[in-house]
Amino acid sequence: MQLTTENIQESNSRYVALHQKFFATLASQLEDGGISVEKILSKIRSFQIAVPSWALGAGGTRFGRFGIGGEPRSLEEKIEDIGLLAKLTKSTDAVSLHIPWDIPSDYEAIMQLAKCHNIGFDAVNSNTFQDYGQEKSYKFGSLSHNDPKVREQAVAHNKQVIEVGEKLGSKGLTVWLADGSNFPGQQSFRRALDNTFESLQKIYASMPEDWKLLLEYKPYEPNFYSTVIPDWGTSHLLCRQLGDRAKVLVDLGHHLPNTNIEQIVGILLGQNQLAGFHFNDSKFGDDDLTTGSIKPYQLFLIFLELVAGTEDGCQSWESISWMIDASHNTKDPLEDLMQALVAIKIAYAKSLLVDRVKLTMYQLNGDVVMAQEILQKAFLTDVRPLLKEARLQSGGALEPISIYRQHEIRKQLIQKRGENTRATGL
Ligand code: AOS
Ligand code: ZN
Ligand code: ZN
Ligand code: ZN
Repeated sequence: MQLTTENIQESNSRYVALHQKFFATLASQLEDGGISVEKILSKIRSFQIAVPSWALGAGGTRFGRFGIGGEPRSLEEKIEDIGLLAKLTKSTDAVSLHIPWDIPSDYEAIMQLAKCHNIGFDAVNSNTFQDYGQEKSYKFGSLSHNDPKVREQAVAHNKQVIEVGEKLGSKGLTVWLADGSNFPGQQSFRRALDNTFESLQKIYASMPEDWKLLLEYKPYEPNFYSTVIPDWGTSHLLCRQLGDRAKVLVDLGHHLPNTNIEQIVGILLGQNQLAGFHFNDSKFGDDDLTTGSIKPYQLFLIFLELVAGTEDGCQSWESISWMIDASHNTKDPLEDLMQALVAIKIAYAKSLLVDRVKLTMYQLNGDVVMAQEILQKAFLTDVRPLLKEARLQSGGALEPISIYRQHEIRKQLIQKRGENTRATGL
């Protein structure tokens, strides 16, 4: 089912004439405005976003699962799927594994396969939020648990995840805790946080020197009264006490409605405390909807903070991890991920168009209207020709979803893997 370079070229030849027309118009407009198109293209080309192993199957929602067929049956097939995304979009070069769902049976073979698909291994994720046959139950928490034996088990699991990651060349451990309480009185907030810190200290101490700890926060769910790490402040507090290599992970869905996420990002970046992202979009909560499908302006403003903060030297672009964390049951996951990768790069490209010198001048002069105009001008520019040109230059597809549909990839995956396969994980 592999799409060949020739397939991609053939598909591109249908769209290239029209693309060149749009691209030439936009490029000359931007150059007239003093923007170097080549510089922007090179930034778009090199920006790569990791794909989570659990986003390749339909499901992950709280209610029904409606399989789409041809879902990857193994880690190998997950890597093949991401390889296809990489080939078409040239926007992803890594997979983020979740342990124990994705423990490789043969490390050499997995690494070889990943290499063939130009895929590396992003941060590894530990799982202490469900029971999967381990001795002690996580029903009442893991790193925060009242029973030291459960905490020990959860710490040992995280150490094992680090070992798996080390063998694959990962450089980070992502910790998301479901720990919390459902009812007032169930848990002591302070004891739970103290226990969590103590457990995290042990995990942090066992991380290799060149690794970072990405600590995720979430205000509610699966616990609905309190979570042990509800917000960026608590995550930051723990990270500060753990050490320089522990930083805050921002999952866009993990905020209460109307939270100013771009401000959180700006503040964390300003303090060199931003570990990275879990991209998705949200209408109400941790909806895990496709990035950019609900609040594209917010995403643009987040990227503006990222571009500004890194240009101003608060933290390097390379020190930030970029990952998608989305999962739902009404789309073909591969098409969905293509949409997400494009949406993320659109927001990034638009943020690069912002005239930051003028913006600062207007800010300093208190010219509120013109400051807003500067942002609107960038946000309302249709940057899709820049993304297409970047893909074309990298050998990717001008129209990834069209070629995917034209070659009936899902149908081929169903033929190869079966109608009722289920990706391991959620
Ligand atoms: C859970 O809500 C968090 O977003 C996690 O980052 C992630 O979705 C989970 O670890 C995958 O099950
Ligand atoms: Zn997440
Ligand atoms: Zn989440
Ligand atoms: Zn989410």
